[in-house]
Amino acid sequence: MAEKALVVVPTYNERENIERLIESVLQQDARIEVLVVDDASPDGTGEIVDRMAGENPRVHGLHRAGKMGLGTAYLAGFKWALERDYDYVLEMDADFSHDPSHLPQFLEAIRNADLVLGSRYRDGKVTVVNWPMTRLLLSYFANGYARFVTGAPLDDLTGGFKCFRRKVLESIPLDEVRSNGYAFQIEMNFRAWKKGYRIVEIPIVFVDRTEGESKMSKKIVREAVWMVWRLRWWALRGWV
Ligand SMILES: Nc1nc2c(ncn2[C@@H]2O[C@H](COP(=O)(O)OP(=O)(O)OP(=O)(O)O)[C@@H](O)[C@H]2O)c(=O)[nH]1
Ligand SMILES: [Mg+2]
Repeated sequence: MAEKALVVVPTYNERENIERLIESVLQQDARIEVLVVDDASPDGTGEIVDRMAGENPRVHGLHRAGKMGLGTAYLAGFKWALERDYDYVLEMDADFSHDPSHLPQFLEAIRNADLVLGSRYRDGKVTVVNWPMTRLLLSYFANGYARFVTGAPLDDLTGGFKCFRRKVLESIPLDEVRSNGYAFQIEMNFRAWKKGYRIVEIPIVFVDRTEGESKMSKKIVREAVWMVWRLRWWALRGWV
């Protein structure tokens, strides 16, 4: 059987981006299919996806009743993937912050890894384009803080461009994953690291969105601030 990879893309109001994104993703590699997890976007993103899914068997849509957050959208996508025969499951944003042309590098790196992280801060280099300085500093220091508290030796713990080998998602109890915003990325990485999986970071260039609106909020940041302590506690108790 030929290998298959599923790129899971959560969306909320990404009408300006989603069609171009899907087309670009599918062009990168014949093994790739796309699953868009849309939270009933008022701007009609879900309908665009449905139309494309009707025209192309490599495109899939999963619809949820309302905006329920990034983490649970990914979990729904992961479960959907595990019910089918995908070998690799990737995470990616819809807003072109994650350049589809990096996808072949993920598929290459996963051959010798269980989890590949697209890193904006690898080896002390910053590869972020067009973020205001405040946001860059927040993200950079949040990563240092998360690394310090959790002990996970990874340069970019909060990034959302990554590739899981199927067995990693099968072995993490997805119903026990608690975080929903940036902390979701930290928690998944932490759980994979604690299980001893091989994690590889590849450098990616992250570009701020030019179309659509940001869903970044203070609540998402607050969740991450305390969640890392919780992860550390869980590990101390031997729960993860
Ligand atoms: N299904 C779903 N998708 C979401 C939700 N919140 C954000 N997204 C999507 O998740 C991806 C990342 O969200 P962004 O808003 O780009 O978050 P960000 O990259 O931190 O911030 P900006 O790029 O500044 O907007 C995008 O594809 C969003 O459309 C949600 O509650 N549900
Ligand atoms: Mg974004």
